[in-house]
Amino acid sequence: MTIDRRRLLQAGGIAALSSALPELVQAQSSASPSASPPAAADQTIRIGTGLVELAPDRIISTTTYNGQFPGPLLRFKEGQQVVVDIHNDTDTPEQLHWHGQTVPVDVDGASEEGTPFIPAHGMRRIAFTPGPAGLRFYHTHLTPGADLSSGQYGGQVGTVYIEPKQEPGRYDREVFLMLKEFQPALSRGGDMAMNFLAPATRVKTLEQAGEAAMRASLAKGMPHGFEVGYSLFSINGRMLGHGEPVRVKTGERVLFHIVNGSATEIRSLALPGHRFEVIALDGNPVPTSTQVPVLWLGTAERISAVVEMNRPGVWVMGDLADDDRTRGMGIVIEYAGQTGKPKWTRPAPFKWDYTRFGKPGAERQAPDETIEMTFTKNNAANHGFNEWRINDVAFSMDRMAPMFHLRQGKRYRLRMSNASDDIHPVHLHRHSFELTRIAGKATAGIIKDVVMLGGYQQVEVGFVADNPGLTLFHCHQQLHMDFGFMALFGYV
Ligand SMILES: [Cu+2]
Repeated sequence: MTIDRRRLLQAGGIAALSSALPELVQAQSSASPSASPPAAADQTIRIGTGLVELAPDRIISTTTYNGQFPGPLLRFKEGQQVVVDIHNDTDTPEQLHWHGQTVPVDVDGASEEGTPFIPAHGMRRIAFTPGPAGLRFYHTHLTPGADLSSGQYGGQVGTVYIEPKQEPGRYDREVFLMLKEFQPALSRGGDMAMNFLAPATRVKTLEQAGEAAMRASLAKGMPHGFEVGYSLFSINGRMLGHGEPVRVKTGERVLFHIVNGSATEIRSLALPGHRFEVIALDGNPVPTSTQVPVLWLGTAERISAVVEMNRPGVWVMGDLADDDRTRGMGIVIEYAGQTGKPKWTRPAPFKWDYTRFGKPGAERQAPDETIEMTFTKNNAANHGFNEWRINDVAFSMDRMAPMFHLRQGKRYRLRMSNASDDIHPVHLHRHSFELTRIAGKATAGIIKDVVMLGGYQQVEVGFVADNPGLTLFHCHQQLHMDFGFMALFGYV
């Protein structure tokens, strides 16, 4: 989705979206224009079945927001309350989660925390104050388990951009990109890239424990647990070569807002001959904006990065994985006056290190309490699916007592230890956290709501308990989350 910055400023936020959102704008203008209090919501979202044309011969039927994929781009203003009507035209109760926002429990969109469901063929009206500013997103928050036609395997994902009170605006244009796969299928064993994280430091004891558990399971004759793979890949709902190219001019600074809307996959992105100046991670400005040749995004991570267009041509911006890119995970970048077949060249190997965007040499604030969390995999233990445990407990909706207790206003450190070889993009609801240590390396100043924890590695994050109510913590890899990798924080 491309929005011309100048046009947006001239037309004003909502009006500029009218081409993308004809139904919504129509609905608003037909509802009592000057009545007060206003009867119409600021935004209306309809959950229902729709067709997504990934390519002319690849049209899929899935659950969408407002009949489109991705869902409409919602632009909010930091601190300015919005009313949102969410209609559910499906036969299944739904949850709409405002990922990355510090909202109350009844709005957040997670039944585990107590958010009411949007009833089947019913609706909910919610009101909340958007924040913090920056790139957020919204998505369904069901636990589909083995049902790959449900939840975030479908098309219920959309971008939120919360305009800050002051926008530095060192760019000419912004382009929103939603990365998403379709047509999932179960497989035994995956082919996910695993060795791109830096530092690569592993914790020996975690590795020994994880490897021993895996060996014992296989020795008992267990197969490897199920993974999910996909056959169709898209950016902004179009397979590579089948959408409008991003049209640019030489010398332009284009700000890409990228959302990994995948249910399960980690994605990479490169644009041959160009560099990404990363200015924000998960929507929050980074202390050290740095140029990198490749971006990596765990499930639900977001990156905002400026690319200076200084290499005229027609290029493929796409995933490093050849299989995924050739099946759609890419978008064409076309310079004015340039023609020809889009070119792709593989970038030199590059490691993704969060700490390069951090504050060098910064003091870390001491926590009031450190919470230890260890993540373990019980191979193929739940009907062939891997069961995941936090401190030896697999989450169950039958037993929803909070595992961790917080005191309002206190500062916490989460020390997370991964006793499995999988990468876990772990997510904390309704709070942002600061990265304080990545695989043994101290850092500060990077504020996120998802962080990738590498195989047999340790990551530490800090946060302040400043948003009372049940708070969900989980791995954002859908299979991990659905099969145990969740826990609740309770406030006392
Ligand atoms: Cu996980």
